[in-house]
Amino acid sequence: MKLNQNTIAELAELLENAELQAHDIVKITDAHPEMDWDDAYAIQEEIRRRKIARGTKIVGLKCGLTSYSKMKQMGVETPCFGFVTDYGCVPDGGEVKVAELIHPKIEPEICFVMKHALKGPGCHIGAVLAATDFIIPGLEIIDSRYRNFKFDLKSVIADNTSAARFVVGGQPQPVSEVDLRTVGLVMEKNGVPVAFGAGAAVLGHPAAAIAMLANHLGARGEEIPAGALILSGGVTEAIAIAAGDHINLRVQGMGSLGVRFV
Ligand code: OOG
Ligand code: MG
Repeated sequence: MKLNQNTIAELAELLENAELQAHDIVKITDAHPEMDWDDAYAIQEEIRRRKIARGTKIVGLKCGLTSYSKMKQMGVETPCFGFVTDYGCVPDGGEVKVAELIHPKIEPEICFVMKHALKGPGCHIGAVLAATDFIIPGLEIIDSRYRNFKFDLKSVIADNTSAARFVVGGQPQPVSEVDLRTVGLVMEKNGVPVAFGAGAAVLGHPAAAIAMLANHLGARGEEIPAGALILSGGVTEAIAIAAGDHINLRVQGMGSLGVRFV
């Protein structure tokens, strides 16, 4: 760790205020180029602590930058991990208020709901599939707190990996019913197909993202708890949205879900 506890608390407050007040900030590594990975996750952890203290419930975990399209779009090369909240959960067919966000984008994801806890190190896709209760399609609405969505990996980890809102819905399936590598998906904006992908876009197999999360947590003495909802990461690049837009996601053999922006 390179930052002291006061700086970590200050940066967490800065980032969380930017989120809650929907205004952007310059990326924090500009003022703190020395910060390291542990600092970045410590800031994210402090944001989580602030939210829990205020009564927010953490309802799931997320993997980010797990597909090549996303890594290329954002100019970074390593996946990262964050959390999602109760107030971020939007029902299928529900509304997202654009005024509560800075410059939202949306991306299609495959979500896992775990039956058993999963603890790294040494987690692999077999262990993930054995521990999964079901998979379900999801849409994540990301909203980087950084100006023009421009960041480096440490800044985005501190910013809880741009987490803002998410939707899960459609037809859940047991993992035995779906080939997670070839499962196809189409995301439509206002009725027009705008992004297409297959599960293998996410680290070759979306369960690999969950294994990576378990190994990341394991290195810190933590685990994925039984019952956890986990977003495995955007399959395609994220699409910018504005008030008035409607997004629909169709996933092969897993139905569809949608969300409106007002
Ligand atoms: C970082 C969050 C990435 C994903 O699914 O790849 C993410 C960002 O692109 O702002 O949630
Ligand atoms: Mg995502």
